[in-house]
Amino acid sequence: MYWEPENETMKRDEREQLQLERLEATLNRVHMNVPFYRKKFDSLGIDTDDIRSLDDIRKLPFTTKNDLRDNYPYGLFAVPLREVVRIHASSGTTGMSTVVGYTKNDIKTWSNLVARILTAAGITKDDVIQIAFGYGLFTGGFGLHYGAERIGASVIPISSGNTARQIKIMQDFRTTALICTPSYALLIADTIAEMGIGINSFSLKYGLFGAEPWSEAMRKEIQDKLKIVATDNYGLSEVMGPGVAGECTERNGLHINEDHFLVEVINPETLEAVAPGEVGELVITTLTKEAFPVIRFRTRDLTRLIPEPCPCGRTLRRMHRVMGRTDDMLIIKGVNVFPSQIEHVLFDIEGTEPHYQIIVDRKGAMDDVTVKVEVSEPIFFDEMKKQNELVDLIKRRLASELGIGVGVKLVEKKSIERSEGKAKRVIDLRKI
Ligand code: DLL
Repeated sequence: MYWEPENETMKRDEREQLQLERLEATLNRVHMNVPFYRKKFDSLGIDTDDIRSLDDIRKLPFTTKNDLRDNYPYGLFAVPLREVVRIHASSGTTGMSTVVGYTKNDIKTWSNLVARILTAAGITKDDVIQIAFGYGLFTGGFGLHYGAERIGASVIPISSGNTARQIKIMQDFRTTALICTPSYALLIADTIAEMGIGINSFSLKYGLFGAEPWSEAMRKEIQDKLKIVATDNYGLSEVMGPGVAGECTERNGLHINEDHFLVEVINPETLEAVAPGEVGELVITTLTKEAFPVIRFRTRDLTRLIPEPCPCGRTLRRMHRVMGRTDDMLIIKGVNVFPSQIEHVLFDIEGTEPHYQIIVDRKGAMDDVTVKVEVSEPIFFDEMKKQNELVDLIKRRLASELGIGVGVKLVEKKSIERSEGKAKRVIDLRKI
């Protein structure tokens, strides 16, 4: 099922023509209305009329999160504030948050694109959707809400938190689709099990999860525990929020809404395009946004494009699930390590709970990494010998996956803080 069949199955060459026309219009608009882009283009001697093919985009400079911060709050808006009907901001765990705006038209486009993603994930107007993303400055709650209403589904805007209440409402209101972060979905699933409620007393069929990285193993765990079809969806506030890309029920990569976003994958060091299908940093240019267009925004997210066509019939190219962020990458003893690799190993080991935290510290000149892993109660209270065996096993598996040795500490069930939003997997003590 498609939401906008003609746009989702458009021939590639026709879509590329559309992308080019929209790119040209966007460049003219930012050159005219946003002093930041005008100055940047002019100082580099770039005439927007010289951009005549999609590849010509490589002549343009990148935009970074720092550029957004430097122009806090409204410096990069391309329309006067009176045209803006909504403002969101990213949480900004470090430094200043970034502020984004939407015109009436932007909200319409956004709702439509989220509706596409919901439809691709199996949702119809007959569904009862529980949105357990935070409503507020975060784009997750409102973004998915508007898309779900656009489809005509029944929306429960419960927001995040109060897990016991989430579960009661899920049961009483006969929720068929749960929307939240994958880590929160897992917390809900575990809480249901602890409360001793059988999963068959729920009406859940689908789960749409995003806003943080997760692994295939975690998908399997959530699907088994909640008895649902779980899909991944991706977006970021700087570009729009949710609705940038999402999986269809094939669950094999996320279809990018390419008629609205032009994507590139670059080598984050050389800043050159990687070979087709190779892993690199995703760079996004918006093609239709009015209030807050971005040109070549460096997402810091690592992924690769999947060039093969998808059996679902959509011609929108897919991206592999986000493997991590360039700024989440730990360099340990000279080796690049992503939290997702560690997660992958832990999910495969019997007796470990899918909850972990990576503690990075510095001992002398060396980075020192300890992975805290929750283990089931019998193991935690088991004899020392058995615990040591498990620690050794985890260490061995991690060493073979990562290529370096890291410390492992078993901790009691529930001792790692649970998150109702984005999970915090890495604690970096080096910055303190
Ligand atoms: O997280 C938007 C969103 C809300 C997407 C709800 C999907 C669902 P930000 O708070 O600006 O926006 O965070 C954006 O989160 O650059 C990625 O690093 C990460 N991220 C988002 N979706 C995924 C995903 C929202 N499916 C940042 N897989 C992005 C992995 C994701 N990482």
